[in-house]
Amino acid sequence: MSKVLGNKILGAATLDLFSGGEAEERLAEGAMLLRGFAVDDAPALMRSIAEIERMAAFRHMMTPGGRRMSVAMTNCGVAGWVTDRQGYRYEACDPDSGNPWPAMPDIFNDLAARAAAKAGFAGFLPDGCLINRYDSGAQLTLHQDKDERDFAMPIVSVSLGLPATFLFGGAQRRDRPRRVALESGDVVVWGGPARLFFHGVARLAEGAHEVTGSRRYNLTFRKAL
Ligand code: MD6
Ligand code: FE
Repeated sequence: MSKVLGNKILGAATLDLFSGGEAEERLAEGAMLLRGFAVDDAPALMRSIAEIERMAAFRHMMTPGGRRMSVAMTNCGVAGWVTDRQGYRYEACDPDSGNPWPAMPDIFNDLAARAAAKAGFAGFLPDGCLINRYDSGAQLTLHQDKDERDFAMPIVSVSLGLPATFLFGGAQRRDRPRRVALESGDVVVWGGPARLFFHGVARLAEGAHEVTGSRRYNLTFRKAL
């Protein structure tokens, strides 16, 4: 059942509320927030993350400028995003172990494809998933995702665990970012004219979440190659 309970305009964004607690919000042309889209999948996604990290541990990568990132990262799929003093890039193998990144679990692929389709990007087949882990105090400064080959493909981003404030800017670094509250199970699909918009995550506040404990996780699915 998906009875529409309400439909209100919140600033520039349209919010549709359904009985299941799901809602869609357009953040910008090409950027769609699917609230609650992955809530039911969250426990299974966390079990997959636990398996992945046994093969490819979370690590604090170094920026090209020599700063240790406060967000810990790992990857699955054939294209894993890495940064070190040499720069940002995609690698087939984990530089810490020399092994290929763990395979993309079916539930990851399936979730990414369903979310992309719902946002108007049919046929999204990611080849990489960057897994971000935030402890309280961790943050991600404003950046663009521009290391992928084809900007026609969206990025699908899944939030798990503690809530966070997503900073959603514009095409220029100086564009003042909007603050968007993201909760566990929220999915952002990000493409089209918004694909190269600046964005980041504000410092994570302390908290406790039934699925992830004291942390937030984020999955970003990409078609990198
Ligand atoms: C995060 N997300 O939410 C970081 N990038 O932890 C991102 O950097 C991101 O959510 C591109 C598209 C969507 C995102
Ligand atoms: Fe990003």
